[in-house]
Parts: sequence; structure tokens; C-alpha cells
Amino acid sequence: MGETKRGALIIFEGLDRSGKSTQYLRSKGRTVEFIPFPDRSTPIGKLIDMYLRREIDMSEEALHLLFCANRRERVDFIQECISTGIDVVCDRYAYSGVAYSLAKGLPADWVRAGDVGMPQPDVVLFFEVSPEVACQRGGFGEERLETGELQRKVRETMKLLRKPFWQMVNADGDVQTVEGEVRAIVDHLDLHLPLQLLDQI
Ligand code: NYM
Ligand code: MG
Repeated sequence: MGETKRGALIIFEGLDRSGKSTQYLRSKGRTVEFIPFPDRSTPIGKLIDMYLRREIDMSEEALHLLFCANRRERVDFIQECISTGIDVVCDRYAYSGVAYSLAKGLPADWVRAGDVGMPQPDVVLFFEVSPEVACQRGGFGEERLETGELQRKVRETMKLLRKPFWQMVNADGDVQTVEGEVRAIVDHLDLHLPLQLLDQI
């Protein structure tokens, strides 16, 4: 009784978002922290950023580990937020990490082990959009990994990772429809159980 409810860990996967859902949570009086992954502001994130902008090279394995390490850099912050009643919204998470590396052909067990023990999301909102539409978005193709072929593979691989706490959001609809779907989902999250840790991806 009278306890502060913990914050929610909400993940967006699947395509670039405008941050409207963060605005929505704030409008309900909740405090929200938004973390994009890769988080290019951290020491490891800076290396990832240099790789994506073609300034440095590295092996696919090294890159995979850096993406994992980049998420680990933010775990203390995520846990602190959640335990003090602050919601955390992440743009991409372990599922992007696994899907991209599997799509490149890295060994499945090795790839999936990298994020074991990370905080388990309360919900993953998977925004479904066709690769054709994604390719037409502004800026697409400027960075590494942004080829239509890899996108198609990632999309297929991502579907195999689906868990009970995933919710599909049809992102082909107009902005209001998509926003409505997101609201309905985040309004019904059950935050009574403590935050769990991922035992598999
Ligand atoms: N990406 C992102 C990965 O390959 N593995 C990961 O773990 C994460 C989090 O980085 N093409 C890829 C997906 C994108 C690229 O992400 C940069 P963004 O959201 O465009 O900054
Ligand atoms: Mg991008």
C-alpha cells in the first residue's frame, strides 16, 4: 500500500520512431527516459558510430560484441530508473543485436548468448513495415548495414525471435492509428512483478 509502482521497460523494435510514445507517457504524468541503441554517446557507442559511418573497420564478431557491451553500459541506469518508478523506452535492444548478427550468418548460439542476463522488457513493440517502405525513408543507405537485402533478412530473422511479451504494431497505418495501438498496449502493462532478467533471447 502506498508503494511507488516500478517503472516499465518498453522496447521499440523494427523501424525508426518519432518519439511520440515517449510524449504520450509523459503526458500521463510519468517520468520517461529514452535510450537509443546503439547509444552513440558512450565510449563504446562512439566506436560503433565510427564503424557505421565507415571511419573504422572491424570484424563482424567484434562489432557484435560491441553492440552487446554498449547495452551493458546502460544497465545500471536502466535498473535505477525502473526501481525508482521511471519508465525506460529503448529504441532497439537485444533483438536488433541478435537479428542483425544472425542475418549476417554468425553462429546462432554464440550470438544469442551475448545478451543473457540483460533486463527483460515488459513489452517489445514490434513495428511492422515493409522493407520497400523502409528503404524509401530519408537518409536510408548512408550508413553501413542499410542495404535492402540485409533489411529483408533481418526482418525475417526478427520474427523468429518473437516472445509472449512481444506486441506487433502495424506501422503501415497513419500516425493516429499507430499511436492509438501503442497507447492501448502501454496502458495495460502489469508492473506488479519485479523486473526479470533475460535467460534467453
Ligand atoms: N544494429 C543496432 C545492430 O546491428 N546491432 C545492434 O545490436 C543494434 C542495437 O545498427 N542499421 C544496427 C541497426 C542499424 C544500426 O542503428 C544503427 P540506428 O537505430 O539506425 O542508430
Ligand atoms: Mg539507422
